[in-house]
Amino acid sequence: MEKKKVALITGVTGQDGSYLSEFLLAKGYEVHGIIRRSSVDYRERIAHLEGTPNFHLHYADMGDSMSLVKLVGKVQPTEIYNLAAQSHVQVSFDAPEFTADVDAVGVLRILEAVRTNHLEKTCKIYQASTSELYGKVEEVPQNEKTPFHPYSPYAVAKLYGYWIIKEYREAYDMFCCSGILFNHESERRGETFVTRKITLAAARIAQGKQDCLYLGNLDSLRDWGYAKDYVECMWLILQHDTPEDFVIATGVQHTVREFATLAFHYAGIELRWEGEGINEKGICTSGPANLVGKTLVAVSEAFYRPTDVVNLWGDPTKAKTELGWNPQTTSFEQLVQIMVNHDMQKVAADHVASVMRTNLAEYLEKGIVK
Ligand code: NAP
Ligand code: G4F
Repeated sequence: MEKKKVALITGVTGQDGSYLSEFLLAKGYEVHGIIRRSSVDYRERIAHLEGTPNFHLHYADMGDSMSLVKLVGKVQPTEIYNLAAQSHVQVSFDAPEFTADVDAVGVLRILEAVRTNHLEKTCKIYQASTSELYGKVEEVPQNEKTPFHPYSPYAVAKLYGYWIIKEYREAYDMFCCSGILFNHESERRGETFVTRKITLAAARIAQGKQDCLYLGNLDSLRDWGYAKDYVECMWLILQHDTPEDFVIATGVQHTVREFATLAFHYAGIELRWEGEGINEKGICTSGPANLVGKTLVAVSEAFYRPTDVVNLWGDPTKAKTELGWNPQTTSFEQLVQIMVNHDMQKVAADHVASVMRTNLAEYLEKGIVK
């Protein structure tokens, strides 16, 4: 009889954690996820999974070794997906120590929790590594052999995670691997990452709920894929015969400006770009009549970073040939469209809900409903 597959996911409430949970549940896994205490218990991305028989949530924290040791002992996972992180690059400049504790030492805590429970020969570990390791890039496109040059406190912390995974693989013969993932986005992406910030703003501007979108570096280049496609690759990395690190990317690059142009297009607005640097503006050339001629996108220094990674472009050849993964499942155009369609509906639904709340308040005040 095949051994029961038990996955433990740190970062289960995040974008990737939610898609990975769905993916592993569909494959028949028992899925355990780590949640942490916050003042608002609102787990939007996994709310639909709560109550599913094979889906279990546990309180623990990447900063609390004891909680991780106890949980790994209790769950006895056959696979751990370490996705938990302070994942926002700009925030890492404001909270560098917290970022290091969770994103660097947190990885060590997971590895030691596995060793403490004597599971190093039965539990495989996936580490969510990142293209930010290439940072101030030394070659394009980037592959598994490209030198690293981290360029933010986040990337420096993640570099420790990458090396400690490699060290435990070699020192203790553990099956632990890093997926060096390039940016992947979705309708579940956090709202302060540039893609989601753009798709939500395009939807709000198209529906008269926002006047202008302020962005930072419009020239920055990213290799953007769809998160739903990328979680399959995390799983494939752990099903490979040998523990190895893989670059996961689409192999296609676009600027932030191109993403914004396309997002507004799908929201029914065409933009023309004028000016340079801090003075650059996206002006509406067609769309709702009241918007034509207006500046809908402007640049704000508030979104510039002390050091910015500006040329990420991944080479997914190894993942394609050795894992059989298809990096082109969802195209850039499809990704932007999925996100804009979702946010157009979200903004419309939020508007209806807000009107209903206002009406209800008025009816209660007038005694029409009690
Ligand atoms: P995300 O949406 O920001 O999710 C991060 C997750 O980490 C959340 O579940 C968060 O929990 C959890 N977390 C943060 N601090 C924690 C702590 N101290 N203890 C326990 N959990 C903690 O990130 P994502 O986009 O899904 O990315 C997943 C992983 O891949 C991250 O490690 C990220 O650095 C890495 N990565 C992402 C990309 C990308 O483009 N998305 C690319 C390369 C690498 P709360 O909900 O409680 O905050
Ligand atoms: O969307 P971003 O914040 O993502 P970033 O910094 O690339 O990090 C994401 O991808 C990494 C993989 O490479 C992950 F490891 C990490 O966890 C995270 O998921 O910014 C993308 C680019 C940057 O160059 C930034 O300077 O967009 C530029 N940008 C321009 N205006 C902006 C903005 N970024 C944000 N967040 N907000 C802006 O207004």
